[in-house]
Amino acid sequence: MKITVLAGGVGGARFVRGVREECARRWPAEAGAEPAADGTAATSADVTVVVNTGDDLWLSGVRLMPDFDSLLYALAGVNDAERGWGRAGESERVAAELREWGVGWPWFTLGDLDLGTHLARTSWLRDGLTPSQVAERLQRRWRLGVRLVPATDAEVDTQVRIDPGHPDAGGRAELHFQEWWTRYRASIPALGFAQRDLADARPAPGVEAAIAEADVVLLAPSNPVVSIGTILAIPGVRGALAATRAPVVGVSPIIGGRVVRGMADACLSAIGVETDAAAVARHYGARTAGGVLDAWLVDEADAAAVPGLVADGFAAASAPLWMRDTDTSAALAGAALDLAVEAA
Ligand code: GDP
Ligand code: FO1
Ligand code: CA
Repeated sequence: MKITVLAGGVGGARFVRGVREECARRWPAEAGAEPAADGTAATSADVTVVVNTGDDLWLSGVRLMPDFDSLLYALAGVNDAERGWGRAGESERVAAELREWGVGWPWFTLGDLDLGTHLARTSWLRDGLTPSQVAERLQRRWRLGVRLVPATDAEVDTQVRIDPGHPDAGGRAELHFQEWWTRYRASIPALGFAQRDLADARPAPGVEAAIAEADVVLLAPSNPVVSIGTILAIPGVRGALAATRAPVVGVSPIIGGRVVRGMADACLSAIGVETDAAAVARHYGARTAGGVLDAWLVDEADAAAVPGLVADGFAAASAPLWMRDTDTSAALAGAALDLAVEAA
C-alpha cells in the first residue's frame, strides 16, 4: 500500500500520526520489524509526506523549515505537544543572547535544541546539499515510519500582502508570513498571499513520483491557503494530481464553520473563500472539473453539506474530525482511507 499525504505543520503532524497508526493496524509489518522512535508499531505501508515549505525563512543566519520540523519532531515523539511547535524540554538561553545582540526577531524564539536542528540544516546546505537531501539526513536520526519530503527545493517563502497604511504596517506592503502570524497574530488584514520565486520552483525530487505511484493521495486537514495552497501552487504539483490513478481524498480543517486552531479563517477570507467545510472543497475543486479532489471528508457537524458535495462531483462523507489523540487521529485517517475506496 502506497500512501502520499500533502501536509502542513500542526494539523499535518496530527493527521500523519493518525495515518501511521492506522497503517500499522491495517497493514502491520512482518514480525520483528522495529517500531517507530515513539513506539508506534511498524507498517508494511509506504507513506510519503509532501511537506509545505512556504513557512520557511532565513533568520539569525540559519534556515528554518517550521512545518517540516513540526512533522519531524511530532513523528519522533520529541515535540512540544502543548505549544504545537518546537521541542519538548526546550530551553532558550541562546535566544536570550541573540536578543541582547539585536540579532533576529525578538518576538520569534529559537529554542536551544531547535537551534541544533537549524545549525545542522544550514551547515549541510552550505556544504552544497539541497533542502530535500538535508531533509533526508535530518530524518535519519529517528525512525519515523514515514518519509518526509519538502514540496520543493526552491525557496518559496510566503509573503503576505497588506495595506501599507495600516497602523502596524510601518509603510510596508508585504510581510513575511512568519511576521504576519507570529508577531501580529494575523491582526493586520491579509490582502493576499504570494510565494517568492514561485514561477521557477519545481517539485522536489520524488514528489511527482510519490503522487503518480500512490494507491491513495490524502490532503491533510491543513491550512488550505498557506499550507496545502502553497504545495499546490508549485508548478507541476497540480499536474501530478490531475494525472495520478490514485483517488485524491481531502479532509476538512474547518468544523462547523470554524477553524480548529490557527489562522486559516484569516487566510481564507483574504482569498474570498468562506470559512466553511464545503466552501473549502469547492475551492480545491473536483478532479472531474479541473480541480484536485475526488473526495472530501467533513465533520459530523457538517454532514448536511454531503448531498450538495456529491451533486458537485465529489465523493463525500462525514466522520468525527477532531484529532484529540492518536486514536481519534487514526480513526479519522481510517475514514479517509475508506472514502478513498469509495472514490476509486
Ligand atoms: P500549521 O502549519 O501549524 O498552521 O498547521 P497545518 O497547516 O498543518 O494545519 C492548520 C489547520 O489544521 C488549521 O486550519 C486547523 O483548523 C486544522 N486543524 C488543527 N487541528 C485539527 C483537528 O483536530 N481536526 C481538523 N479537522 N482540523 C484541525
Ligand atoms: N510560533 C510562535 O508563535 N512564536 C515563536 O516564537 C515561534 C518560533 C518558532 C521557531 C521555529 C519553528 O519551527 C516554529 C516556530 N513557531 C513559533 C511556529 C511557527 O511560527 C508557526 O506557527 C508556523 O509556521 C505556522 O505553521
Ligand atoms: Ca504552517
